[in-house]
Amino acid sequence: MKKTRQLSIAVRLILACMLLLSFSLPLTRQSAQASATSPTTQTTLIKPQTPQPAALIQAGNWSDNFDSYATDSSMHGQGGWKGWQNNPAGTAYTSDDHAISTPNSVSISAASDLVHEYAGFTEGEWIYTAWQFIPTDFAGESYFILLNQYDDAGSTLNWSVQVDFNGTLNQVVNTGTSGGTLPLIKDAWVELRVEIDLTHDTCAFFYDGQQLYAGTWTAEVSGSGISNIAAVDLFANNASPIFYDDISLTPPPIPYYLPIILR
Ligand SMILES: [Ca+2]
Repeated sequence: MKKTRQLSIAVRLILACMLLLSFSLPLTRQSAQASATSPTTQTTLIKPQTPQPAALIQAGNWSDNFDSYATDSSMHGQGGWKGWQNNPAGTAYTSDDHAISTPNSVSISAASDLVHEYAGFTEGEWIYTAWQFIPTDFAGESYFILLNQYDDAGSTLNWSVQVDFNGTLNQVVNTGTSGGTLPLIKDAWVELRVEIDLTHDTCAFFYDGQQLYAGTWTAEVSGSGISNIAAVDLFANNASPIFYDDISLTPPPIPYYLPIILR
């Protein structure tokens, strides 16, 4: 009896050990897997994904500081830039005469009619920024233009923004239906900022922080435009050189007061 009871206890102990082992094995395997995973991968797995509006994913950010190009080089065929209607005669040249980010800006002068097309900017809010330097001896009228439709063939063109930097009047002049003028600032880098809301069809132009005008995106200049940022056109109109640098097309900055989870 005693041997049988001892045997029974031994069997129970073995069964209990096997049971414990069966529970501990998966844990041991998981631990081994966890220790085999690199810390970087683990961080990636647990990192919360920040939700982004569709427009941001579709269009993204764009900017150009002209610093990666050779100084005094033609921008036609570089960085997506080209002369109007893809004509090299409309090109402009990088320059280190003036720059807000060194070494280069782009000099818009004489026959310069420099275009950069964009794709996918069809909804939401966007900020178009360009820094501009107009020398003291500036002569002529040079234009900053944004189009909602553009093609090289010239078959579908529609202007949304056309601002005249007028050396004769010494004024910045909105040529669109909203009108508006501001004194021309020379011999200093000045921010041009265009606040575009494609969803609500609004557009406001700021010169050195001052609002030049507020109007619509689709009807301010040509009329019957569409919800689309198609191209920028830096048009010298045979004026003397002015300089652009640090041009960008980005979403509006995220309000600082929003909780981090919503940014
Ligand atoms: Ca630069």
